[in-house]
Amino acid sequence: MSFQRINVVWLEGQGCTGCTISLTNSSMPAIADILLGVIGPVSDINLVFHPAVMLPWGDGAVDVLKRVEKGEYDPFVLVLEGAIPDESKAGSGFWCMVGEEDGEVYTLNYWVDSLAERAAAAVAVGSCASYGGIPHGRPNPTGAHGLLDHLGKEWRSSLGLPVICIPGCPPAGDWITQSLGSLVLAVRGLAPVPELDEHHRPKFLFGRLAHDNCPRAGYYSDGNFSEEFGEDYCVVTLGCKGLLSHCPAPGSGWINHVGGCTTMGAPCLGCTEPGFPDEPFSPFLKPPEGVVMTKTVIRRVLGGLYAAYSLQKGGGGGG
Ligand code: FSX
Repeated sequence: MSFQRINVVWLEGQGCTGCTISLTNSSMPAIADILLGVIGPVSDINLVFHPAVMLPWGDGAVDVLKRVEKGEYDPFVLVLEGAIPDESKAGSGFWCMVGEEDGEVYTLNYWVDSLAERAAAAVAVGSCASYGGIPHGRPNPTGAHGLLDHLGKEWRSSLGLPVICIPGCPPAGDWITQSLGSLVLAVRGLAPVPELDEHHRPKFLFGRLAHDNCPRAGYYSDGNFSEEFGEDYCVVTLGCKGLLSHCPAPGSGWINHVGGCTTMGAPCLGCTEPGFPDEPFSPFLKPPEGVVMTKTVIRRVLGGLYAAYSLQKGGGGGG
């Protein structure tokens, strides 16, 4: 069975390229298998532009974008990694350039605005691209923002799809390939469009809190909290924001189902949420407001329950 070729145009703005590195670590499915066509219905994907891994460079790379702009690569999915700056704050210079021609600078903003007009879908990969992420953190001198704010919640692609966000700093590689893969299936009419939450995240990945899938959640319920790094217990006392963050990592693992922040004993920083990295996610290693009280309440309630249970057992003569 053959499918219409889908082109992917991957732009990078204000980011650290961690999202691309993460993509290369995908395994379920692996990006290599997708690009090599090993997975039938998700085959015939052509990565026509990616600043880190494409072969053309300089004028040749700019020429690819100009051909995309003219419609020579329709249909294409526009992927953005990294945030979008506010070029009006750059004075006589510019913040973010993607190519030049005859001394004229092409900004990231130029390509995003131009290519979004004909994109079959627009996907923000990483928290920077989704909501602004680290570059958007206070005081945000470049006016960094995400694709969702840039195009707007009401924006629709040529296929009628809204911006799709895959947050995480970075997102695990599998979240990227699974989201893009499900989108390809939807574009080909083989699966429904992934349902999104209010922040345009696919619900099948981001529908639950990190805490819900955390292997340490039992310690939370029992009132056992780590006081120092390296202990096995719930790390909410070390600043974990897993109760506030919709993140699949504790359940999905990180690479090949292994790892993930809280699984390995690191507090969740809340990087999949729109407000990251500002409050309430900062300071990263300080418990969120109310956690110490919650801890005390949990211990008191549990202590009370255990006491009542013991009394009942003792009073009832055992059994
Ligand atoms: Fe942002 Fe991508 Fe964080 Fe980095 O480039 S989501 S800084 S890990 O990787 O955009």
